[in-house]
Amino acid sequence: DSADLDSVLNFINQHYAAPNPKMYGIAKGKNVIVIHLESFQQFLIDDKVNGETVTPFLNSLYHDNQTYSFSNFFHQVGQGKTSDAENMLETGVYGLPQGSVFTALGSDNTFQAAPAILKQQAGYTSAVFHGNVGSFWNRNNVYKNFGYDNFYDASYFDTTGDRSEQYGLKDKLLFQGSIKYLEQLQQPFYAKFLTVTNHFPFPLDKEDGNFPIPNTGDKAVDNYFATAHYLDQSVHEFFNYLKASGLYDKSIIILYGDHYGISNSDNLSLAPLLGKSADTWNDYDNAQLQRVPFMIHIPGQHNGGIQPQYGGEIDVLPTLEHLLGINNRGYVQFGTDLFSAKHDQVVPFRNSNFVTPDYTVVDDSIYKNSDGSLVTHPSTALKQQIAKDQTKVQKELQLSDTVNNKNLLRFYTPAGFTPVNPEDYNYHNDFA
Ligand code: GP9
Ligand code: MN
Repeated sequence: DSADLDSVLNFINQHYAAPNPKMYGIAKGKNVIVIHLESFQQFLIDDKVNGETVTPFLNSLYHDNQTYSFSNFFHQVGQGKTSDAENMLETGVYGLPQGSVFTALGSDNTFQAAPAILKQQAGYTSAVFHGNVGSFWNRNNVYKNFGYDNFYDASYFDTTGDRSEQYGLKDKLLFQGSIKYLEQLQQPFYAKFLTVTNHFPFPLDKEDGNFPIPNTGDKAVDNYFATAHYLDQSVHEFFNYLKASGLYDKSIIILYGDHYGISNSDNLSLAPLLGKSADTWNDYDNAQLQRVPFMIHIPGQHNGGIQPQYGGEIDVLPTLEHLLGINNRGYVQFGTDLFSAKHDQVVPFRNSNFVTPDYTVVDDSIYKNSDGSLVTHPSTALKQQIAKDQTKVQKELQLSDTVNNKNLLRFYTPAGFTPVNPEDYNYHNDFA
């Protein structure tokens, strides 16, 4: 009701972070290509196994001065996993405390999502490429509510036989098979590629690579490096195509890891490979390992580099809008532009734990990031600071839950935005 909506709008207003004038509009009018790196964690970047570099191409992008590469960027998903990541990145609203917004509410709720915002504010067309069936995570319904012009799901590709793994078409084949559709899109476009091969339990056919995997005794951990290596090669091949076709110079490419691939219990097997001991591995280590890549590659723009500011998936949409010169004032988006002087560096996890540049808070424990130690006797000032951050985290998540559960956006349309009509989209008719 209107009191709920008022609380949300008050929070959004107070939390607003104005753009950084140096960054505002630097990618204006460029195609936006988003590459979703399935289950890809930050520790893979620059990692070696048996003397072999796991992800040489992504490492090269990470260190390229045309890339803004975030070194303290965290996933914030809950049980909705991939779908939670998609929801945060494209709507600026969190997933739910339980379940998935996509499946629970995605067919009926009102959304103000990236494809619609970019179309209305800057004339973008939009498409998703994904080698799994369109109904997985209820995407076929959700994407219509997001205003996606096109959804190229498994039905657009040959997914037979060894061309697929459990979650669909292998990544190299997804990129290859997407090109003929990508080339038909009117520019500027906003195109998202959802990869799947690097998904638990990380199976890979012999013909798809022979990376020298470790031997931890934990199959998921061992195989993770082989499928991550395959994903790296897939992205490399796609970049080669972008360069050869000339699309590269007209585009920015955003890459992100959606969530962990290695679970907290499997982290004990991973620990030795990270130079840590399983015996002392704790909640602090688990939380710190929730870093995922977030890279914004802008060809021809050489002022990038490693960005140490803390942030998470909720911050992506405001950041992207500002890079494209789109004002997001008035939109219900809970994150803040990572480049803004007013960017909020308290990063909430979906369970209300959080990380700041200095502290990691797990339930009632405060850890110091400088050495990972548990703060057993926090000063009054520190206690107050943490309590203040915790209150904000809880309030933010609660307000986001209200937006979702009460479908509040149906009562609120930001100035200059036209509500999306899902009936305007029918992906299969487009194809026929
Ligand atoms: C399936 C893929 C995997 O289509 O996106 O989703 P996840 O299991 O990672 O949530
Ligand atoms: Mn996923």
